[in-house]
Amino acid sequence: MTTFVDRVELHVAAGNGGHGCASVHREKFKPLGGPDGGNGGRGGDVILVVDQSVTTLLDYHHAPHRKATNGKPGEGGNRSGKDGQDLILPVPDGTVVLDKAGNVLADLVGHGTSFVAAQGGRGGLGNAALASARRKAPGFALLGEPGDLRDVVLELKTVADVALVGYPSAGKSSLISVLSAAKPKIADYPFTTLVPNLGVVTAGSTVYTVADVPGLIPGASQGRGLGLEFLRHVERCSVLVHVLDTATLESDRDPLSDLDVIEEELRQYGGLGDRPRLVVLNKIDVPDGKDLAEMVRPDLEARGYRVFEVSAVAHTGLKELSFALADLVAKARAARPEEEATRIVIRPKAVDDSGFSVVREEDGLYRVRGEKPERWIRQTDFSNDEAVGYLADRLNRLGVEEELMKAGARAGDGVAIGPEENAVVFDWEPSVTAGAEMLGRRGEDHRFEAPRPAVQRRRDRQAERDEVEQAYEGFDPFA
Ligand SMILES: Nc1nc2c(ncn2[C@@H]2O[C@H](COP(=O)(O)OP(=O)(O)OP(=O)(O)O)[C@@H](O)[C@H]2O)c(=O)[nH]1
Ligand SMILES: [Mg+2]
Repeated sequence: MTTFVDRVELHVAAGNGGHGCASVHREKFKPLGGPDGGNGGRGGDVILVVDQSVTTLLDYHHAPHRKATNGKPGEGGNRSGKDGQDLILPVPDGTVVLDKAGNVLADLVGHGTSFVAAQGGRGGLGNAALASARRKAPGFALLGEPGDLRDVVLELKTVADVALVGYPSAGKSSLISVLSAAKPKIADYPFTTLVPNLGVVTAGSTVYTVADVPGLIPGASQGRGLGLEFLRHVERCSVLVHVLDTATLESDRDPLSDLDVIEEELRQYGGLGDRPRLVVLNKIDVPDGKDLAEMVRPDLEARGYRVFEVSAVAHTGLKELSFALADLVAKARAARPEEEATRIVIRPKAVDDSGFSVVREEDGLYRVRGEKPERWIRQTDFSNDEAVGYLADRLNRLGVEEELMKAGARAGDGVAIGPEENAVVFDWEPSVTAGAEMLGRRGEDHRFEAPRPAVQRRRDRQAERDEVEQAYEGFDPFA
């Protein structure tokens, strides 16, 4: 027996970016030939893709942890690391992706539609890429960024054109079995169907799908029976069919009150009010059934329903029914906006990465939040002073120091960059007052260059000061 799984929690991990490489070119007679460390490769994404040959989420129920491969680190000789491989996860048509709070992230309908569930980390730049006119020989490289880690919930909402609803044992599965080639389980006890069945029907030139759901009983929308859980499978259908039992042995039931009960449950569930409906009176092969059908038909028609008398067992009335359904399906398809290109790629919303914020917290800690500063922290190898210095330069250029000062931070105050769980905390040392002069400029190795004449040294120092000044333009620390 195949198990049907229509809701799973999936934990996806994109690949980490490969680290950049710090390397110096070596050749005979030319021992220090300049930086040649390559960039790290990008980490692979985890991508959900609709595949019509997949019908359940069973695979993910068995193996809910999925990871794409990491990018490879860069190497000397300007060799970039290989990108990690994207991990493609096939999902059934009609899979809805939610976050753990229940927000819909994507609704995947149509073969090939895809959703990037976790984005791979960027590779770190190697020291060759970090070199510039002023920083000729960086002795560091950037770290690759970790890939996204995400917990998502996948829910399957069957994509069928027609949905059959009705009491248990009304004959819904029997109808699917005679309208299509599907062979669902059929039996004379209630709740034979535990998961939706799907059948493909051909009527004339129209091909459409029909699904049933487990039988509904009064109170289904409040969780009685199996109904509520499965009603989401009829949410997408364009036509609803009430299957009414004309041969039930329960004395308190008849087709009209059954219809009222089911309609009330659908109303409580919500969202299905606009679907065209028709009524099937089933089991008219039973003598009393035919009489009862004749009796209730005028009432049903008075309520505006088209009524079809059928017998799933004796195969009567099926042709008219299947053509009437084909007609409604064709109309619904025509009314729907032109099917969007089948391949839709949905990416998580791009975040605005220009801004950052500085907040002084209760314990006196200054917290910096922002896409860029947080990314730069992840890229920094804190065991390398030069890399840390480069980070300080970047933060300074973005205006983080300025904002810290505005917020009242003084040398020695604690500064945290990033969220609580994984912030980098350090004692602030404003670069304006730091004794950078004495240390020589960052990213320079004097062995690489001829000693600079005094004039040049002075000019360089001035350029550096100008840069700092620019960063603080309009800022008066005593204001
Ligand atoms: N006489 C007669 N019996 C029928 C007809 N259609 C279905 N049945 C019988 O009714 C019983 C229930 O049929 P199912 O098709 O399993 O009913 P269902 O609506 O799918 O029921 P659940 O899955 O429990 O909700 C079975 O014993 C069928 O053989 C019919 O047209 N005539
Ligand atoms: Mg059934």
